Order: sequence, then C-alpha cells, then structure tokens
Amino acid sequence: MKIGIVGLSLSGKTTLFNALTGSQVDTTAFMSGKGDAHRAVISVPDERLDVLNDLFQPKKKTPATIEYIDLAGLNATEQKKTGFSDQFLGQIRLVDAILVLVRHFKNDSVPHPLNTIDPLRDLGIVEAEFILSDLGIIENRMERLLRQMKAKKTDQDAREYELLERCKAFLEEEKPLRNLPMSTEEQFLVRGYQFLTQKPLIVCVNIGETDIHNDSAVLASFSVYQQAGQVSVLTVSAQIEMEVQQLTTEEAELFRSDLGIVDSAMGRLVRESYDLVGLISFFTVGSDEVRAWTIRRHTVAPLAAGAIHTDIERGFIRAEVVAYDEFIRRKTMALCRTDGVLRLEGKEYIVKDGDIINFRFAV
Ligand SMILES: Nc1nc2c(ncn2[C@@H]2O[C@H](COP(=O)(O)OP(=O)(O)OP(=O)(O)O)[C@@H](O)[C@H]2O)c(=O)[nH]1
Ligand SMILES: [Mg+2]
Repeated sequence: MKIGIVGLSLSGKTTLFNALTGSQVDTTAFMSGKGDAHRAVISVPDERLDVLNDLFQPKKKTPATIEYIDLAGLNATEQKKTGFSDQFLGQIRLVDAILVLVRHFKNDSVPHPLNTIDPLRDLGIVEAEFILSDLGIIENRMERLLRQMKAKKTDQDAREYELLERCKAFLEEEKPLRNLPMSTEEQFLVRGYQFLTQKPLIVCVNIGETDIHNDSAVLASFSVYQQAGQVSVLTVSAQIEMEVQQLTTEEAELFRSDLGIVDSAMGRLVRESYDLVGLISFFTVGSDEVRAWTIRRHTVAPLAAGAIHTDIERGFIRAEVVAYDEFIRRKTMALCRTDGVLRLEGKEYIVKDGDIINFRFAV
C-alpha cells in the first residue's frame, strides 16, 4: 500500500515524512518543488501477527507495510492556483491513498506560499487541483468513447459513457468522486482511471508546538470533510514528531511525558492511515512464513489472493478460511478443521479483517 504525501510547498511534508519513516531527509534547504520524490517503507504494527509468529515459529515474519512517498510541493500563488505538473499527477495516480498535509503552524522564518495561514483554504486548493485533473481525464475519455460509439456502439461503452457523464457532473459541482455512490460494476468500469478524488484521503493538519493540546477548534473547522466516507482528519506536529523520532526510545518517552503526549502521533497516524482508508489485513501462516497482507475492505477472495500473486488470483479455486479469534481459541489448524471453523469459501467470499487464509489454486 502506497500513501502519497502532498500539500502546498513548505507545509512540512518532508518533516512529516522523516517523522513517519525515520528518514533523515534535509528540510533546512526548503527543497520546494524540486528534486525527486522521497520514498520509505514502514511496517504496520499488528499484535495479531506477533501472536501468530509465536505459535508458528516460522523462519520469517512479514508485517503489512505502508510505503510513504514524499512528493514535491504545490507552488500555489494568488495569481496562479494551478501548479501540479503532469509528472507529479502521474506519480500520485499510482498511490492507494493521499495524505494532504496542510499548514497550521506559525513560523516567521518559513514563508507560506500564499502569505497567510489558512489550512482549510489550502486543502481546498489541493482538492481543486485534483478535481480539475480528474475532469481532464474524463473529458478526454468521453471524446474518445463518443468517436468509438459512432463507429460501433457497444453496451459496455454506452454504460461507461453514461457513468462518466455522471462523474463529470459531480466534479463540476466541485464534489470529489469518492462521495459519488457507485455499484461494484461501476467501480470496476472506472478503476483503471485512478481518479485522484476517488482515492481515500487523510487530511493532516500540521499544528504548531503550542497548539498540541488545543486542536479541537482546528479539527472542528474540518468537520465537513470528516463527515465524508473514506476521509480522516487529524492533527500532528510534524516538527516535534520528527525530533522525537531522532531520539532513543527512553529519551522519546521522557520528551513525550514532558509535553504531555500520551501516544506517539506517528503510531496513531500509521494505524489511522490503515483503518480509515478502509484497509484490512488477512494472514497467511506456515512454518516458512507468517505474513500479513493488505487489502481493501469488501474485497472478494480471488482479488485478495491477487495481493499475494496474480497467478493465485487467476487460478483461484477455493479459500480455506478461519477467523483469527477462532484460530487463537484452538491454536492448531487440525482442531479448527474438526470443530468446523475452518471453512471452504468460493470466489464470492468477502474477506474479513484477521482472516487466516490458505488459497487453493491451479496455474
Ligand atoms: N514551527 C514548525 N515548523 C515546521 C513544522 N513542520 C515543518 N516546519 C518547518 O517548515 C520548513 C519546511 O518544512 P519541510 O518539511 O521541508 O516542508 P515541505 O512541505 O517538505 O516543503 P517543500 O518540499 O519545499 O514543499 C522547515 O524549516 C521545517 O522545519 C512544524 O510543525 N512547526
Ligand atoms: Mg519537501
């Protein structure tokens, strides 16, 4: 799973990236809009995986991972609100979820591209960019479909055209596509376009050191976003988290308790990135490897198998499934089988969080 970090320039993206991933990318130089994207992979903490690891004692334990990508900043100015390059948009189309970092912290030595601090406005600017970009893709595609249908009209094309028309109207009302209800079939039709406004969104408000315990007003101002599905809004102090990240564990504990921070904001952010974006884990177990795999909620078994390998998806026959809790109560697959909690599921089965699965497939 890939999460792209975007936002206006100097909103603290690289600082947050360092905090999240333990990287040490330079933030003093104000890279603004230049240079390549930074990437780092982190593990998703999951105590179920540790329990399974103790039971199976495999050679290898592989947690679910999140790859964070720190992309270049958007150089918005009052005159010119568009700023994302095609190269940038191409990169962000490939991520599974988008983290928009907006600046709330005050720091006179760090200029804001629009000179004033207004996190809600900044999020609006980024969203408007995404809406425009999706509209562009839709218009191109509709033109091509129209030509194609003049030559030879197929049901499939007609359905797609009708759906794109609906998407277009929705976007023209400045609404993101993630709020447009779609059937499974329709989702499938547009899957290849990788619409930016359809991707799960994590809004991260980068608050100043002095506002750590005083973030309810900021959060409240984002309530419209919070009510939408597949969007989560949270506050973080990127600067502090980056500093904490560079300390030893004991130092970090001390530092946190001095500031009255209970939980590492980073741990929270990682978990929220995962949950709120609608991701779940299933497990594969054995003496070689115990492993957590990431899929979207409501994924059917063959597609879940595809997270492991496309061969398993293509050759899918059945899934042997036991729920994590049922397994833990018995501790062996043999007992699960005799107790009837190890089920055989077909291609319609919707995988649940914590399922332990053995896929049967033929290639
Ligand atoms: N006071 C304060 N300063 C911060 C915070 N987060 C980032 N900064 C400062 O803001 C400046 C820019 O931070 P970066 O992390 O480089 O911002 P960026 O969004 O990656 O910038 P570009 O890549 O240039 O768009 C640095 O000097 C940071 O130290 C924060 O939470 N509080
Ligand atoms: Mg940066």
